[in-house]
Amino acid sequence: MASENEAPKSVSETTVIAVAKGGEAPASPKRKIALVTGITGQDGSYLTEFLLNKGYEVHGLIRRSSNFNTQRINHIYIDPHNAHKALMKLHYADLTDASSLRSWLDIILPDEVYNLAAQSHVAVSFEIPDYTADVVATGALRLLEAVRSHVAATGRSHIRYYQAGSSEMFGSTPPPQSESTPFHPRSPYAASKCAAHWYTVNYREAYGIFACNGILFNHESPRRGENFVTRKITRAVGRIKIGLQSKLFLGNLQASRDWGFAGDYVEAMWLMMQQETPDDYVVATEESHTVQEFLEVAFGYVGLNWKDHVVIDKRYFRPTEVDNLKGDASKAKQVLGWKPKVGFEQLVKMMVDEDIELANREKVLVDAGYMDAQQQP
Ligand code: NDP
Ligand code: GDR
Repeated sequence: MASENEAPKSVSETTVIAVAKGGEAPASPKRKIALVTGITGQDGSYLTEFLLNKGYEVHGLIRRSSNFNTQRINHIYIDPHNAHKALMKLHYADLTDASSLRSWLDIILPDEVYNLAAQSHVAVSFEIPDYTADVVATGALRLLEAVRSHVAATGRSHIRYYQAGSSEMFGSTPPPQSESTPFHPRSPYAASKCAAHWYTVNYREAYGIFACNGILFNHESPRRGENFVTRKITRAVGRIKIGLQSKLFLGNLQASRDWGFAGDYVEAMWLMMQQETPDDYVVATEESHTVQEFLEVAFGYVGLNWKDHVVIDKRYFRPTEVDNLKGDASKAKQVLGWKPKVGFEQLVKMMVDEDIELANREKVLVDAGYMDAQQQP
């Protein structure tokens, strides 16, 4: 996706034109169609790969940015001019723009809608609370309302909706946390996710929409955003090992998280949408580790001692912290038949391995004078 000419092409430019001119046939009626918001994020990229492998046509809503924001999905992008091969299609929209959501539903006619888009950084939500609520809470409401009005206008009542809920909703409620654990959110992000959760329940009860909440605990991968703690650590491990960096500034090392692999978690999202009845599910590994334990495994894996490199910086502490998250995923195991495949140590090592490779590539650029060691691409 190198030029504006290759930027998202709408269905009206591909499918509809193809039909009108008697060109490529539209998707087979048997091929399921998914609409994914947040397709450019970590989960969006894994979910899209998963759905394409299942034979879906996947439509992703992306927001306009001043630079291309599709790095995580470039490897599965096929130019829409190859209409019969291009099963992932991208369209501009935004969760803050209700009209764009409704129009794309009417054009794409999806069978399944996955709402993954969010301002997803907890600490940042304290700095931009209003915007976070607009995207995370009201954004979900806008999409649910678009689904409701789309169903009312078209009669397409088989459409299914997935809401990306979060273990952050449990906040200060002690573990283990299951579907029946009360929410006590500790950030504007978490409070907004609670609102989105209850909007989803309400649209299911009020209008009979097949709407599910996935209450997912932290899940990571080599595609994790670089300002979340796991990736921040593994990026630093790679760069320190290669000699591009010496210090890593972090906040609270005592928080515990139930960390799984994102690739495993998108399967649980899909499984929820294949059930006979819509419901809410906790998705977790049922194992919890502190940030310090993550540091020990990540640095230890490459023969380094984290204590030689980590500096505590107060700026990374949050006004209210979530101390201890550990999920009880028995319902997902029993009803969905889901279980995680990647364990904690394997996840950490997978991320470190990829970030060592990345640091090696950066080193080549630094040595050739094309990049400053401080600069991270
Ligand atoms: P990311 O931050 O990696 O991705 C967020 C996505 O949302 C990006 O595609 C982003 O676009 C998009 N987005 C942000 N704002 C808007 C907007 N206003 N309109 C449209 N799109 C927008 O998150 P993850 O992939 O990690 O998480 C996916 C979802 O799951 C999120 O809702 C998150 O809150 C939730 N979640 C995540 C967990 C995790 O551990 N990863 C755990 C529990 C829940 P762009 O690329 O342009 O920034
Ligand atoms: P979290 O993830 O807040 O759980 O939200 P994050 O990786 O940001 O923080 C995890 C814990 O690490 C502590 N921490 C730091 N965090 C960051 N980001 N940067 C630091 O330097 C640092 N030092 C210590 C934090 O205080 C926290 O306790 C993620 C997001 O993906 C949400 O969208 C999602 O809903 C939840 O997981 C489940």
